[in-house]
Formats: sequence, structure tokens, C-alpha cells
Amino acid sequence: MNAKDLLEEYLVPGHGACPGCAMPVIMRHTFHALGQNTISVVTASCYGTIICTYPFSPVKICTYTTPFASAAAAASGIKATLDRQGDSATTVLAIAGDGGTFDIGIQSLSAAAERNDDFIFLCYDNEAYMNTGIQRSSATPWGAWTTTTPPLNLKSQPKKDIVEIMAAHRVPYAATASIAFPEDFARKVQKAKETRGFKFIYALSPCPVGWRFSSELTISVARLAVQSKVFPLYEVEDGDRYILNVEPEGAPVSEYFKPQGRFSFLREGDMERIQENVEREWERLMRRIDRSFQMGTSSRRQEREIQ
Ligand SMILES: Cc1ncc(C[n+]2csc(CCOP(=O)(O)OP(=O)(O)O)c2C)c(N)n1
Ligand SMILES: [Mg+2]
Repeated sequence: MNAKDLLEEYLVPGHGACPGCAMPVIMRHTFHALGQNTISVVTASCYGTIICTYPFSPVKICTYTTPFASAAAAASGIKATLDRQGDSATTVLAIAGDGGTFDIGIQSLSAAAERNDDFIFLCYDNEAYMNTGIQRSSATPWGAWTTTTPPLNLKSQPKKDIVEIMAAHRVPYAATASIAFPEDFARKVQKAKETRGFKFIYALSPCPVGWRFSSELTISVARLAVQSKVFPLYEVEDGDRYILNVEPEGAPVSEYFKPQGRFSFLREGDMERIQENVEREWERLMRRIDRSFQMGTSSRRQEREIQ
């Protein structure tokens, strides 16, 4: 990262995101780490909406807008064109919300990952279709209120494990990132920039409107997600080398849920069930991390090195 990129703002004030929205912070960290020589691809989403206020735009990064399902496919095409032009210096960045990643975008995402196309896919996850009015997605957590999972019919399926899905493609790099840990965030985006092949950056994006919390609490909600083990910060190299980046304090999940009105309809026993599930998922992650330590250099990595 050079000093100019750190000082330069690529998403400028006047962008029109809701007060307290985490997504502009995610974008600022990402663009600072990538710098000006970036082409981004954007789908329908809150981000797509705030930057497409024709004839003005608050984003100073070259941007291509594509239909909801095709962020990864469009990024693959742009990267192929740059290759034909002999341009290996420009970074290609696909940006999508959880709907554009976990749901409608997953086939083009999976295809690009399988081809190991050389670009970064950034998913900012606000855990619902926020731009169209807080409808549930497959990223919405169990027990959450949304406008399509009302109080007597709360989300009754667990959240998809998108990092595991990407790791199962054996992509060179996948990482979770949090705006409450900005240095870790920037380092991961830079590492993605320097890694060849397909890279997946997955950032939790607390949404005051959809999650029903007060807009000044965004960073502390993001931090509690990490500290309660709900959103662990880790990296996966070549699909099987897991690295934990932050040791969580182990705050109770109820502390993370407390400021969020979307969890205020849970019934008796639900909180304990959720806590148990978070512990179980954490143990699974720990087993993968321990195994990575034991394995050392992964077989997949050796495979790539031999080629
Ligand atoms: C094919 C298609 N279906 C539906 C829509 C309407 N639509 C626009 S944005 C959006 C929600 C996007 O959700 P997500 O990807 O999670 O991003 P967020 O709005 O939460 O930032 C929807 C359903 C669309 N633009 N195209
Ligand atoms: Mg969303």
C-alpha cells in the first residue's frame, strides 16, 4: 500500500448510504488497500444503489454494473480482456451483497472459483436483502426477524457457511474480515491483491436499519460479532490451510444480540440453543486450524508448487 492510496478517498462523502451503514467503511478499507488501479464490478445491492446516482457518483474507482446474478462472470470477462491487453497490473474486484453471493450469484461465483479466475470477490454480508426492504436471504441467521420472517415465523434455517463453500473449491485464498479490526482487514485485502488466482474476502456488514440497532453502535456490534465467536476472523489458503487471526474474548452471544431488535422475538430456550450452535461451529473451526498446524504445507499447495 503506498502513502498516496492511504490518503486518497475513493468513496467520498455524499454517497447516500444510511447513517451507521458498515458497507461504506468496508469499501473504504478495501479501496485503500487496492489503490486506484482497480476495476470493480457491482451488482444490484445497497452498494450498487448508492454509487449509481447518475449523473453523479461518489466512487472514484472505475466501475462496471452488471445484473444481480453475474458479478463473478463479469469480473472473469474483464480479467480475460485485461490479459489479452497484456495488463497484469490492474486488480479486478467483484462486489456483491449476501444475496448476490450466497443466493442468486452463487452459480457464477462457483464457476469462477472452479476456473480459479484471477480476481477478488468481496462479499459484504448484511444478512438480508436490505436494498429491497429487509427480506431474508440464506445468509440471515437462525432466529432473526426480517420482513419475510415475521415474529411468529422467524428464520428457521441456519446461515449458509459461505467460507466453507469457497474453501471446498480449493481457492488460493479466502478470508473473513471485520471493520472492527481495520489493520487485519487491510492486510487481507492486500494479501488477496498479491495472490494469483481466485480470492474471496468476506466481510460482515452490520446494518442499523435491518438489524434494528442504533446507528452509532455499528463498530461495537461488528466487534461483538468477532468477540462472541459468531464471526471468527480467519483465513483459508488453498482450501485446507486454516489460520486464526484474532483470539476471541468469548463474550456471550446474548451480548452481541442485545442491541439488535431483530433478535427480540426469540422464545425461551432459543438463546441457549444459539449459544450451543456457535460453540459447536467454533470447535469445528478449531479442529481445522489444529489440523492445518499438524499438516504444515498443504497437499494442495504442493500440487500448485509442483506445476
Ligand atoms: C434478477 C433480479 N432480481 C431481483 C432484483 C431486485 N433487487 C435489487 S437489490 C436486491 C437485494 C440485494 O441484496 P443483497 O445482495 O444482500 O445486497 P444488499 O441490498 O443487502 O446490500 C434485490 C432483490 C434485481 N435487481 N434483479
Ligand atoms: Mg444483503
